[in-house]
Amino acid sequence: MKKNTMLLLSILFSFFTLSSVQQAKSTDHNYYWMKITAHDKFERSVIANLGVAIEIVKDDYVIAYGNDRELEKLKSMGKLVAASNLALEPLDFPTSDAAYHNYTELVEAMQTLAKQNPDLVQMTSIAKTIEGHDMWALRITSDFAHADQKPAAIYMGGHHAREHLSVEMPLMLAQYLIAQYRANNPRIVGLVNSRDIHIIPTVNPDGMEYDIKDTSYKMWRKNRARNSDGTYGVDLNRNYGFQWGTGGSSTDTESEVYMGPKAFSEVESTAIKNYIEAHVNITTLLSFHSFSKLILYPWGHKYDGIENEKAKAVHETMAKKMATWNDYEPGQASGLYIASGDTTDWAFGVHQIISFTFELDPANSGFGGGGFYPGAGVIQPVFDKNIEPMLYLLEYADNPYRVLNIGIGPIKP
Ligand code: 0X9
Ligand code: ZN
Repeated sequence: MKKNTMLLLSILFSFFTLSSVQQAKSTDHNYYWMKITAHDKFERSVIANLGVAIEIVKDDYVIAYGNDRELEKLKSMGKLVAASNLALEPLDFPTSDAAYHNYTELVEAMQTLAKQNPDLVQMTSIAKTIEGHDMWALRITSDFAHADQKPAAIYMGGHHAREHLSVEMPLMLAQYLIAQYRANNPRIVGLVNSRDIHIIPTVNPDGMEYDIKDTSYKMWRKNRARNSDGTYGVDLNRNYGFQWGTGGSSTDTESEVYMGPKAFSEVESTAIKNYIEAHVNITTLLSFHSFSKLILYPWGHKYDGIENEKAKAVHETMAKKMATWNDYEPGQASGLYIASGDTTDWAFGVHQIISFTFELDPANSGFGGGGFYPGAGVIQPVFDKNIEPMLYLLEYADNPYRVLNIGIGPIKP
């Protein structure tokens, strides 16, 4: 995909005060980047409850993206420091982001891997989206006949349309595993022989395509569901059916964090639900998002930690260990702000799967959306720092409770 990231970044990095906010020209509704006063997780959750998507968390403020109604509300609460809704004009696109895969390129890359390695890779469509895209899953193992009996891990990306780097990571994991297996890397041969590996690079193909349609990034987050009032999109990371709709999501269809009309109302989240239910051997899960350089674990819908002490300790121990490799900040998801209906709360809450969200690089983007479009140069280094955490989750999939060094405990609590 080709975009002029540099020009885009320079536009987005410009800081506009309230008085200089201009009308967005390219959308039906106005969306704004907002700098909002907030000093702790409680104040941040109040903001999340208004329906904006919080993207950057600092000690005394957050940067969030949301609509005009949310902006007015924040203004009236005296919390809005600044806002910008610069429209992204069509740009002249060089090849700076060409290394990112659009949907067609992603499917081709997955097909190539599957076709060239039928003994190791199976590619399956797990659903068709509203716009007719297949949601593709790769299953990697050297022994499909007995895969159901092997420990399994699942890796996902692309829940949020604009988080393109999160799609590259699972795809590259698949390519890495096959390349290293063929190169006789003993560690990877061991893992591919002994594990059942599930990789779904994009959970939101419609949104991913919409974000890069035409000539400028759309900064789109949700899927492309047709809501009953004619608006578009449900936040897939607010649509999972565990404590759905209990905070940090919105009933406003135009909100960035619209929860949908009911839990699992969406084809995409339902496909993940069905897939995970069909693979009961999955014990570890990693959902890639961007950005902020964080390792997050349940709960996200409430401030309390996981009640089962061992399960909590496994998440904490694994998050800390993974942070030694990628240098991300580990912590409970609600430490940022409350959000309900996300993948990891459901996977752990319903299936006791040890579950993590990674918010990839960059750590920060200033004021604007540059963090979603960090350029092609980051893809390989971000993969390199995250491969060890990915393999670690695979290695411990036989029993994640092994990390506690308390003898062989329960695989699930
Ligand atoms: O808000 C989200 O869905 C995730 N962040 S993102 O910027 N990629 O949209 C984080 C979800 C983490 N969960 C909670 N904070 N509860
Ligand atoms: Zn996200």
